[in-house]
Amino acid sequence: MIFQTLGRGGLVAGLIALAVAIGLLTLGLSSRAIAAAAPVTVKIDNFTFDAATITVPVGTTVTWVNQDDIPHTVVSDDKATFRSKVMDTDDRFSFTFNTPGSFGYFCSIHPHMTGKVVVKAS
Ligand SMILES: [Cu+2]
Repeated sequence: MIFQTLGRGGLVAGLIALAVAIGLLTLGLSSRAIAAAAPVTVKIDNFTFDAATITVPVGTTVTWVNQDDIPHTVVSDDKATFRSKVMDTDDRFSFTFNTPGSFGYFCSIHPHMTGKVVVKAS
């Protein structure tokens, strides 16, 4: 038997190594879950969505922040998936993307302002 050749010290060392391995595995899985859910912010400034195109994993909450001194909105191209109210300076709007796909959006007050959220399956 391997435990007999290693002796008591070897058995204890083996158990500690096993516990460390399980701990690292658990840590790895949980940090991956946190990374997948990391929120993303899109600034609105100078009539521009910054960044105009973002790519995020499924389940990500995107928050738009109006840093302009002009009101703006965030409305999905289909006008149904998401639709903010009029956002004054420093107002925020959040939407969680739970479906993979490409989601174009625009500002309904200034329709030349456009952006896109690409949601990747995890
Ligand atoms: Cu606008």
